[in-house]
Amino acid sequence: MKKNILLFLLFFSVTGFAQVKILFDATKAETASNADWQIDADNFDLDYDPNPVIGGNEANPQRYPTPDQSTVTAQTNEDYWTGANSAWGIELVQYGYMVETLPFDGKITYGDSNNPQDLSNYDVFIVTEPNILFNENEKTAILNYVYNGGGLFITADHDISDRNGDGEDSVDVWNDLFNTNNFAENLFGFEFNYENFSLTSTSVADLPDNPILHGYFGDVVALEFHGGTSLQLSPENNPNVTALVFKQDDLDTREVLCASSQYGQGRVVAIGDSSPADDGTGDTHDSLYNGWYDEGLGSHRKLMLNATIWLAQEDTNALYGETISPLRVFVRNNQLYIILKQNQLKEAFIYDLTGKLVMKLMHTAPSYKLDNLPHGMYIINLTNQNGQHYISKFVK
Ligand SMILES: [Ca+2]
Ligand SMILES: [Ca+2]
Ligand SMILES: [Ca+2]
Ligand SMILES: [Ca+2]
Repeated sequence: MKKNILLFLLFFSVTGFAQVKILFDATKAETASNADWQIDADNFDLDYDPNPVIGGNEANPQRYPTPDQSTVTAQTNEDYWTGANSAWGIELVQYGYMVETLPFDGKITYGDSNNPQDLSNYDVFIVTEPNILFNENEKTAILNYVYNGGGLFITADHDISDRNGDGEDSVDVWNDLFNTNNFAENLFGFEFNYENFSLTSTSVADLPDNPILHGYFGDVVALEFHGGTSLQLSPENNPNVTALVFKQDDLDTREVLCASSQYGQGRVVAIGDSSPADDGTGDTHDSLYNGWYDEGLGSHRKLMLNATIWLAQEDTNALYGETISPLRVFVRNNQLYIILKQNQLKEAFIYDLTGKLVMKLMHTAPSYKLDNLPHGMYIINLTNQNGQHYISKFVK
């Protein structure tokens, strides 16, 4: 009887991980010209005139990447999907998130139950080098979404980088959102400068506990820009703004390569170049360069992925009153995945809901086969290399 009560308490005190959903925007000409900022396109039939229409050969990413993300394993390569940001998408799926694209004819709304891709369905909205201004309704939707807890990943490119010929580049598009809206001027506490430069900066902010610079995917030590621009911070507009990587060693907050901020319940991250997220493969009509893995002393994927986790507000989990680094437990294709910082798993015990021990894991592996377990809910009790215990649950 005592054991059952214990299990009952256990059941209701374990952390449950809701499915985190990430939406990549493709409504703002993100594939125009020599850009391919999307995670998977099966069709290459878009033209920008300057608005997107069927009739050309630009990438036209669909809502769901193919092959289906349920088939992604720890070993899946980025070229499983076709897009210059496919590595970003694949690695988020490997982390346990779900990813989708908002296709060129999708609608940016917030609180519209008639839109199956309404922003309220997603934890993070990623918009990489938008080339068409957000209209007033879209701006209101995005800002309400952030204010109410959504995460927004903001990427710009260098000044004078209009790719679809409508007279607006990503610097214009973002500064218009930040300043011309129904909320406030410069509401995140940063704006993009009108610059164009290439450099590698190792001027990383000295913030040892920052979950973007020192998160699950590792430590950010540099950023390498190829025709990018900087951000000018204004804490007087939003005191939450934080410089993460500076352009120069003088730590000048008028020239920052990457920054984060918070607005209402939501979080935003901004970076002044689209090339760090470029994995070098995608639309074969475009000249793409691999910035994801090796450039910036290997920091780019760490920065982009740590930032996405932070935007999803999953940077920390509080257990037993103790704040720990990201922990995720999930099942895909009968494989159990345990995401624990630096793979520090020492051992794990899996129990069914009657309290019976059904599996022991005594080593770190990319994933664990669950073929012999019946379908149902399980409790997992993990110990890391430092002797800390975590409890979570999963459903097979
Ligand atoms: Ca393109
Ligand atoms: Ca595909
Ligand atoms: Ca444009
Ligand atoms: Ca790719």
